[in-house]
Amino acid sequence: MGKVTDAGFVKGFIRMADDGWNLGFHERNGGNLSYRIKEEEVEGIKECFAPAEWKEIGTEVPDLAGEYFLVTGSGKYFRNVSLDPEDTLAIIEVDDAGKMYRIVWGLKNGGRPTSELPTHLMNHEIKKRLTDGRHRVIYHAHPISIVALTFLLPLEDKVFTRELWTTMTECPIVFPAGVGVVPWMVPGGREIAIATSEKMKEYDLVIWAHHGMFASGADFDLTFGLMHTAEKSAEILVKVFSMTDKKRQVMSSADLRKLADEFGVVLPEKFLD
Ligand code: 2HA
Ligand code: ZN
Repeated sequence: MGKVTDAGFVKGFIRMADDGWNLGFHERNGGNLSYRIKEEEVEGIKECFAPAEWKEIGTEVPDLAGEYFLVTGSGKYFRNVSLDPEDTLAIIEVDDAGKMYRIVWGLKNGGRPTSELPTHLMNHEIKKRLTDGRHRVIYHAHPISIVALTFLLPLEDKVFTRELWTTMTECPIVFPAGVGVVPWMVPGGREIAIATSEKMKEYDLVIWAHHGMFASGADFDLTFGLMHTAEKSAEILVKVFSMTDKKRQVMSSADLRKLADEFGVVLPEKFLD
């Protein structure tokens, strides 16, 4: 069954898992990744599918009825994805009502899709609708410096957005909508999925306090780049705060407006006062 792992989107998914592991975003089984597979990509590998029984998703995603996703497995290590994709990954199909899923490929030694499947699918549903189907990747990681900042800064969208934007000039251009913050919640269920997908209506990056971050994007490069850029800015910020609690100089709202004009991005007014 070499065919599924030969597909371009599977190779891209595996490379992204390796990149996340190499950057230290995925201790043990930390983090998870999902990709909404294109129709033509499904056609190319369908003959390899062996559907298992239908199971409850744990939430409802009617706008994803009939869609297929490549996802990491619950309890699986990002470290092992490239070593054994058929053990660590699964392709799942969502039923006609958007309430059930079944595994059609992968997890050859048993197991379930990611414990964060409700959040992944609810985010996919929002992004599919709000980006006209452009966004296909949802990525959850445990980047060190972003998590560290959730012990220091107030857990407010505006505070995190301004701090990350003004720490590295690339940031307002890479994530012009800003960053959402979800307060600490028990992971793995419908409640945190609802809170996260509400923030995903506005942002492509959502921080989970004392836990990690979710990123949404059109492809693997853009989504990984988003996670990486925000974490890099957070790392600089952690270094600055390690030296002082007073920044000597920082970009102003007027500077942010100039940047937005020059690069043709729209920054929400609520972050510019
Ligand atoms: O262990 O990251 O949020 C996987 C996770 C749960
Ligand atoms: Zn996590």
